[in-house]
Amino acid sequence: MKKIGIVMGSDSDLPILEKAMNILKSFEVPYEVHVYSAHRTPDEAIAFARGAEKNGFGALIAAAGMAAHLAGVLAANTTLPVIGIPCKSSNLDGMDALLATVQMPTGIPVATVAINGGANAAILACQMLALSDETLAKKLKDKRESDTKAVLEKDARISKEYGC
Ligand code: RP5
Repeated sequence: MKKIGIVMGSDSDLPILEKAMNILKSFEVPYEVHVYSAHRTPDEAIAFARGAEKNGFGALIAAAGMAAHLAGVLAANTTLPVIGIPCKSSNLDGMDALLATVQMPTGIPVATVAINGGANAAILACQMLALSDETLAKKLKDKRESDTKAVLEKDARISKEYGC
């Protein structure tokens, strides 16, 4: 199976990526995780993206806050799909990173998830790999079913407890 590459701009972004890693572990999807910054270590970030396809990655997840160029820089250096997570790490509550991550120019897309959306980034990466992996596709369908069941159980409990 292809690996998912997880890159964060700083170790201060780690709690957001832990959510992504937990999802990947639960689906038994292999991943590598790195701290590479578009600004502080641009050479390493670019080299990682340029080598990602031949190194067995199927999609990349990039998380950064503030002037968040990491996902865009990775996307500019690979044709693998890149998923961007804007991180809430400044006085602007993540709006700065959201706009920097989502507003990519035509030709270099970044699939941007919610601010701090680590779990959704991992689920989306799994959905990409599942296009050519039936076992993973089945695991995703099973998770969707169990998530739905959990919500319906909450509905039953709350309507029973608070309904008149
Ligand atoms: C970004 O700047 C990082 O992704 C992080 O979200 C933010 C702050 O980084 P630190 O100053 O905490 O290292 O590049």
